[in-house]
Amino acid sequence: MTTSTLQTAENPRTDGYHLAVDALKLNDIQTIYGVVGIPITDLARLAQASGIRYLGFRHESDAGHAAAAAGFLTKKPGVCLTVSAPGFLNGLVALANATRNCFPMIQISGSSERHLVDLKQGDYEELDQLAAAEPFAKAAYRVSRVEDIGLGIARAIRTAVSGRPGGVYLDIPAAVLGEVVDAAAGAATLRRVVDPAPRQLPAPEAVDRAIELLAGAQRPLVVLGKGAAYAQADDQIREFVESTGIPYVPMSMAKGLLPDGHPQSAATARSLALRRSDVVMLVGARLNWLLNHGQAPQWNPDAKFIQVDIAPEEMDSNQPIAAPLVGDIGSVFDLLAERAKPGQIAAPAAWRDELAARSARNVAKMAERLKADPHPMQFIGALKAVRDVLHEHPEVYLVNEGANALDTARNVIDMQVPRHRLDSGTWGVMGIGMGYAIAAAVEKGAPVVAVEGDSAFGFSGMELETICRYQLPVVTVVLNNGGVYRGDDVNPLETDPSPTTLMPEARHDQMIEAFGGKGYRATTPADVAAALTDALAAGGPALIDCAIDPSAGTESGHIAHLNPKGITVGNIASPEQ
Ligand code: ADP
Ligand code: TZD
Repeated sequence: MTTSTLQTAENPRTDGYHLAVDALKLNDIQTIYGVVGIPITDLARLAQASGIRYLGFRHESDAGHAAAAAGFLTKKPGVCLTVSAPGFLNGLVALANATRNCFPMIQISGSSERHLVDLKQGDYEELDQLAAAEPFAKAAYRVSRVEDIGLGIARAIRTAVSGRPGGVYLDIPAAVLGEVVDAAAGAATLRRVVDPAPRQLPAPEAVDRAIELLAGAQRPLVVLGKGAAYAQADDQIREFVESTGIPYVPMSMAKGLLPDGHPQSAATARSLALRRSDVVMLVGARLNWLLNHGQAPQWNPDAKFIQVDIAPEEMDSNQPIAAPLVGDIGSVFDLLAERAKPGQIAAPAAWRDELAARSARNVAKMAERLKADPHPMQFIGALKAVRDVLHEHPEVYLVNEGANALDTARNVIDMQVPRHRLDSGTWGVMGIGMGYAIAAAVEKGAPVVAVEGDSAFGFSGMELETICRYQLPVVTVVLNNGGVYRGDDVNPLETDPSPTTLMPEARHDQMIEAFGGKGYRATTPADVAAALTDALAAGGPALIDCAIDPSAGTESGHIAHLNPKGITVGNIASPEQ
């Protein structure tokens, strides 16, 4: 590896900036998402000049979310670049979110002078960033010498993608970036990571234990999580599910791994499937709050769990795992196929029929709800229109956040292709919308539709300018009911708007027009369908503001039960009363 040089003198020299860019390129990092400033502006410039694509954001949180989504979509760490202290802290939410969601991401941040920071002498943007990042990242590293830049970047890459993926923090102080060294000596310090995420195989006896359990099951069920989507073992998973006939339930970001509408999907009989299943095989899905911790009454208290996961410490975290299968999903399914005798695992027909009957009933009920077309427009009406248009565009990446906007879209919009749905995920975080959408457009060169609650959209809305600046094919659909959850809450004192109220007359479509994008306003499902069809055909940045009934939606959506039940809830009175 030769490094780019600072001078053409007889004794070529290089510096930390060049070495950092060279190290990234050597490891095939093709894109950086960030916000510039002291001391990393030249790093972004050099990266761009070297052929790395640099996407400049308006807020580090959004750049970080983009990097995390890039990691999920590509199985390579997404890189986010931030300035010291405040910029670094802004990026930290995304780093933590990436770690909680098991997405590989690296936040590289410039930092202030170490000797001033450590003696708290009040440097510009002073902060002990390494200590601050530690609790939120899978790992945090600092490079203290220019000759360690290659090592630091190599270590960050392997840590981010190997084992359970996660967010890695890499601190490069300004002084290290600016340090000048002999070019040949600098180049010799760079390293390319070999096999950054090696396959991990379970022991044969672990595979046989799982096969035995499945073979004896009366009501087996597979739960596919976003780890299964991430693993890119689509063919092996499909082969296993179809050859065994076991019904499956996809978690939200695993939708499309097998096309929704697959005859074995029990998504439309989910409650029954969870409550009745006697052997549950979790595939890249944790038994966390999203799965009620595997507890009754949502689950059969006598169910036995098989868990396929790359992280051994995940086993037994909630329910006892009768058959742990620790390994990468592709390797685990290869071994399952190899070791199960033909026909040994077969879901009994009675169980499949029971779920199919419940599915048919639920689908019919949903069809009735979808048929209704009340005015003012409801979430379901707007989303049915989105669904119908997206049926014609399976290549579209769907980003989704909000409360009701999230819950309803997850149920109404079916997915046909793996890894095409990105949402609030494990943390239920708002603010991922525009960052995830930008990453999907950039990494995949495909159109993106971001379905956003109006509150959720506000967290990253300024990135509309980024979308317009780079002319990305992102269509944002704002489900505007004028509030957080709902738009009809009242303050009994009538002084200010209530805590959940947003401006009912807000016109988000006019925001994108300020940046040259195309704005649409929709008041009926037909408007939504026409606008989305038009926007996808145009292929550029667009936003559709959908006027939704302010009284539509429930507080906190499907997770209202997580609100603590104090005596005040639903019982708030003004002091005069
Ligand atoms: P969901 O929210 O969809 O239920 P989770 O984020 O809870 O999914 O679970 C994802 C799981 O997938 C994590 O426990 C993670 O360790 C695991 N995982 C990620 N990549 C792989 C892989 N390649 N092989 C096996 N397990 C994986
Ligand atoms: N802040 C962050 C970072 N994440 C959060 N999850 C919240 C605040 C709390 N919150 C939710 O859990 S959903 C939500 C907030 C503010 C927005 C719901 O309103 P919306 O969606 O307009 O986006 P609906 O469709 O009107 O319910």
